[in-house]
Amino acid sequence: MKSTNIQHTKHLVSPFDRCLKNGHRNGILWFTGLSGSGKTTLALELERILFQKGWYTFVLDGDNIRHGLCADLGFSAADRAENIRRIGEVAKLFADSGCLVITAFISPYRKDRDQIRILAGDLFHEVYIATPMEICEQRDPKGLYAKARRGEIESFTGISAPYEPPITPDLLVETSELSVEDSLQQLLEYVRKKFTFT
Ligand code: PPS
Ligand code: MG
Repeated sequence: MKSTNIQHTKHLVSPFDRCLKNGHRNGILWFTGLSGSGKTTLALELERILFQKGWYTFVLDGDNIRHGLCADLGFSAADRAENIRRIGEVAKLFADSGCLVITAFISPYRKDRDQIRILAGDLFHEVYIATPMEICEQRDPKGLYAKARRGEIESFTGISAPYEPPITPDLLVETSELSVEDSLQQLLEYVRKKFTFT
């Protein structure tokens, strides 16, 4: 139940002041895509490159967050919605602190992603890491598709649970057509356009 008798405390330092200090704009690059599509690989490489350039950036990744903040959640539609809601709140806080946050969650439901867009407004950038299911299944880096096919994982995205692709993503990265390096170039170009002061 939502608490009553609470107010909003206004910071004396604005997000914009923090951005000026950092030398770049803040925001959330919200990666969405199937398991094995390349979300984590690209998020971590992008974070490393931007960090080396002196940017304030941080990755929130499904496999990590589900060990702590969301350790109580499974993979039902309701649990995924709550997972994405919590990450959205955390990502928004990071963004308000001046960070360029990169999130790597399957986030399979359009309505859950749309809620983050409502929460974060212009800070939210939807990045579709678009890789056909057959390619993800061939890659199967964690052996999860094989397990799901054997019926050892229930509600596995793409096999026994849905994935609703973005209709108009802010950026489309087709990892089956591009090398990791070329995908990163595409992401870096987007970051340069949207997050640098010119
Ligand atoms: S979600 O749908 O956004 O809430 O999922 P997310 O928090 O990103 O967690 C996905 C990672 O959990 C592992 N995993 C599963 N994925 C999909 N379906 C099922 N049932 C499942 N069970 C475990 C898997 O390693 C996912 O990581 P990625 O990096 O996407 O492969
Ligand atoms: Mg991953």
